Amino acid sequence: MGIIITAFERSPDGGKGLARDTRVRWALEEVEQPYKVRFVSFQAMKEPAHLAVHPFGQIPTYEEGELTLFETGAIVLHIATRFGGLLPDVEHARARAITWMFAALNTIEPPILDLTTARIHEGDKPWRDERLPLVADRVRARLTQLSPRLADAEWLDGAFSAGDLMMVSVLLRLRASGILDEYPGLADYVARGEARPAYQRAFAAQLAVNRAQAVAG
Ligand SMILES: N[C@@H](CCC(=O)N[C@@H](CS)C(=O)NCC(=O)O)C(=O)O
Repeated sequence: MGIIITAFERSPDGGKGLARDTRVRWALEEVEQPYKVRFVSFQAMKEPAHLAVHPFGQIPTYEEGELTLFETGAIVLHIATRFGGLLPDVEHARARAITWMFAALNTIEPPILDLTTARIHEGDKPWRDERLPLVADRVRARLTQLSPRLADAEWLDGAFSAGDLMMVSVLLRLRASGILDEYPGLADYVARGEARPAYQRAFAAQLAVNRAQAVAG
């Protein structure tokens, strides 16, 4: 039964790997499952065919036989549960790894998304210069709390898990702001994630598509 995911026909980041299909590709690479990609334009994402698989008209989605999923948290958890290798077998360790997935998505990612909104989408607003430092400090507050966890540890809780995959995916979105580099331990952690062969394959796959689109104009 083949796996099909969706991704941007042309990612707004031009292939930096920030679009969320990269997380799903990475998870599939970690568990060594082949997959196909259906590319969608911004217009197609809002049309009924795509809305039938993603109620909010976004990417990524995941299809496997009769099963259709959206939301990267749910997709990566499904992949980790179905194929093994991304979650510990021991019950409590498994629950803790899943907790880190939620922490990445519910506690760390929201202020990072706010920062992106403030830096990029609200760049022309008169209150931007007042708001930006406040939002940046909310990100710093979370990173300050997270960093001790990785002071002497390679990964969040023992071996690399879906929790790390999600946390690294969330944190690497911060790089352009310069804030990640204020936390060398976290920057190293993200670099360790990116150095994994599975991440490298996922990144290369999305880059190849975006490069081809750029050449096609
Ligand atoms: N919470 C969702 C967020 C999905 C999301 O924001 N996807 C972005 C791409 S990374 C998207 O489709 N943006 C286009 C849009 O919202 O119109 C998830 O984790 O899957």
